[in-house]
Amino acid sequence: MAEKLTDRTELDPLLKAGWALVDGRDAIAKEFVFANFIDAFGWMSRVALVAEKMGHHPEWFNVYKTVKVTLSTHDLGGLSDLDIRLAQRMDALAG
Ligand code: H2B
Repeated sequence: MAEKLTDRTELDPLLKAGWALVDGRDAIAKEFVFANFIDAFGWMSRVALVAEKMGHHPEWFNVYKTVKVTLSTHDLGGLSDLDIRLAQRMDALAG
């Protein structure tokens, strides 16, 4: 079960790694740019397996080699520990 983020300093490492707070909603976003479409889609496939295992899914938008990701916990209406964990996994898989 997701827990709403109370300690906002937990976001600091992600904000330093290119994630940003979204205007007007409690969410974080990041744009990932890969070398080509296959690298982008391969990464999305690997993230999809992680997300399904976590039961926590990204909002994302792909055009060619760019993937724009937004993370928020819909069940709680804002950021939770699961968004932090998924963001960390996404960064690790992007290399
Ligand atoms: N993903 C995200 N980002 N937020 C949620 O609240 C959420 C989810 N809830 N994936 C999950 C699915 C829930 O609906 C199921 C039942 O686990």
